[in-house]
Amino acid sequence: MTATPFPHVLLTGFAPFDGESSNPSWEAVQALEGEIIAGHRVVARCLPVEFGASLHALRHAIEELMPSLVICVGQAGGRTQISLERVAINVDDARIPDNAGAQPVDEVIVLDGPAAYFTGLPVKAMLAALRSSGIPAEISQTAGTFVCNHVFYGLMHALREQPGVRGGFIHIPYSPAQAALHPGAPSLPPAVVSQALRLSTAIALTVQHDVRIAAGTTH
Ligand code: PCA
Repeated sequence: MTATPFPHVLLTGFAPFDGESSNPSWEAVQALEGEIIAGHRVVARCLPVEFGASLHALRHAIEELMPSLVICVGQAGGRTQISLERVAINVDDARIPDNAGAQPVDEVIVLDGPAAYFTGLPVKAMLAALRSSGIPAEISQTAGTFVCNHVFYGLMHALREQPGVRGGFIHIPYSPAQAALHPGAPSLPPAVVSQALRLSTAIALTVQHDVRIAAGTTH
């Protein structure tokens, strides 16, 4: 008798960019490769920091793995805590070139796509779980306009006709090693980030209806 394989959870991180020698998003998801969380097996993939190729790789991984849940993770240097992204917008506006030298300005990601997609993740329940586990976290109202937002928007667009598959995006601060080279910048240790992703994955797999707690901002 062959064992029933576990359904997959796809967690993605990114390659280093902007002169960094590592990207803590990939280090954090890579550490979870093969773990079983709420009856699902984690598969970790590293996406290139390139506007075109990142989404191509993500779509390919989704087709291959047919995951029940996809959480993409990216580095947001300067952010102070785990940032659960609420919304992806349909625009690329790159402050710096991507790793292939592309620098789109005010370009739509999907022609005739909606202006924005909301996350498919129960971000308020995730926020509550992270905070009650002693991990600093926030709801973020924008994933920026660089490759991370591009991937987030493309993910939600790809999942729009797969209502059974949840997806969303989490930004994380610099690692302590990176922050040491950006004096004064906030950071979180890799083990804390991995634990935050483990908890977030568990909540996304088990909490159907998000909770209603205030976590907005006034500016
Ligand atoms: N962060 C960038 C792209 C890759 C990453 O880790 C961003 O926030 O857009």
